[in-house]
Amino acid sequence: MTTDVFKSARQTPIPTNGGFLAAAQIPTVVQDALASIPFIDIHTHLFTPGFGKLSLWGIDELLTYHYLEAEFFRSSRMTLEHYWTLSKTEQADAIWRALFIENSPISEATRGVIAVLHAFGLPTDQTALSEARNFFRAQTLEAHIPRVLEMAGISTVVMTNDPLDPEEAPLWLNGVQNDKQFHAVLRLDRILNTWPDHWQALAAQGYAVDAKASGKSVAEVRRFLSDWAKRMQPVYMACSLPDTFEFPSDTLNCLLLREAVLPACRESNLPLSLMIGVRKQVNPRLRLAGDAVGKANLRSVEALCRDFPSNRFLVSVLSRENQHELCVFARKFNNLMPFGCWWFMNNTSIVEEITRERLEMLGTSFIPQHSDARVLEQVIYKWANTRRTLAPILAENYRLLSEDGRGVTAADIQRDVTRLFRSNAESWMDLRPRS
Ligand code: FIX
Ligand code: ZN
Repeated sequence: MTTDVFKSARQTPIPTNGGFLAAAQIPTVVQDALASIPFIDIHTHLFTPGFGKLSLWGIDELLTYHYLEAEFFRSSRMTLEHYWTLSKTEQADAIWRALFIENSPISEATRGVIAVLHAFGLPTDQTALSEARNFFRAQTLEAHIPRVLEMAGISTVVMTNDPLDPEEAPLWLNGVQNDKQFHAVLRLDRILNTWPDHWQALAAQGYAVDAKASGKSVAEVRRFLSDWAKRMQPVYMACSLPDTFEFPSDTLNCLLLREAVLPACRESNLPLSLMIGVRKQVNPRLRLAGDAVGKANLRSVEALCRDFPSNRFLVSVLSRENQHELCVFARKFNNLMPFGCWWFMNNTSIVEEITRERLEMLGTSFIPQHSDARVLEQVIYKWANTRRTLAPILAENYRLLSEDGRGVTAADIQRDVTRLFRSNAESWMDLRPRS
């Protein structure tokens, strides 16, 4: 299954009779469980080949990932304005030179590119990218996707699909082919966060809505959501929300959430994913890399979970300062599922902190991570990092459990890792292959 990072650590034979593990055996059993269980990646920006150029892959896309663009401008004298005039290949060359040749690629995102090149047996220290480009050029996406998912140790990918995206929406309206490993999500940012800029797109699809969302607008948004739920067969509906998000409040966002989105989720029996705490475009000159983070008031989550008990909320928060609160609210509301270490949280030191407190406060009743991959091969390093980071944390929890007086078996560990990375998601969303 995944690259054999851990197999060499096997020392003492593991009891096969379901016997309790000795403390020294626990780390290997945890590593093997993490390595052998295929994970479900519940949030990505990946697409199947049917979405054409929306599906990003290969070395130039890996290098021009917005995480690396943000780092590039800290290590290059190139102006942003000049950078945006370059071709994708020229941009990738500039980023490779500045972050991988002229400096050591020790950041999480640069190390990721190195790990991907290494996983394919490609050189990681050459000035030119020709060998890597030739390699990726020789791949066919149809064969490359399952191979990459296998290398990453994931069986299932959940996409992010925007029914108002001018490039993506027509593909769905013309009927895009399903893929058994990819599932859709109905993403609602344009409706909930930027209605004034996007209500016309709904009107253009034949829904009687207006700028103030007055009259039939709310009912028409509900009809829009139910039509797209039938078309996309999403596994959940989702929206990222700013750090200033307040619920309840007298805003259009809250009106649409309360009167259209939450009822539509109940009607289609879909969870709603809320990703809270982004400060959009604090530096628009950086484009996709221009977003930042802010501490949110999570009492909005408290109100939503309390006031809408028959809705289920998948929640990820962007601010480090909000992580503990989210854990506490999850102890209060079982219609709340914390998931992932989102975006600026997806760094080993912070993933360790968040995962430790979640295990201590929630046991295995949360979803530890998602990749948020925008480029296909990113799943290889993002999931290798997750397995590498979580192994010692899980092993330590089992060591403490056996020290406290309860023996641990290999089957316990297999069950728990399966719950964290598969069955929690499977119990919250319908991940059966779409026909
Ligand atoms: O809102 C989101 O889904 C975010 O993950 C993205 O907007 C963000 O750009 C990203 O790629 C984070 O990793
Ligand atoms: Zn995302």
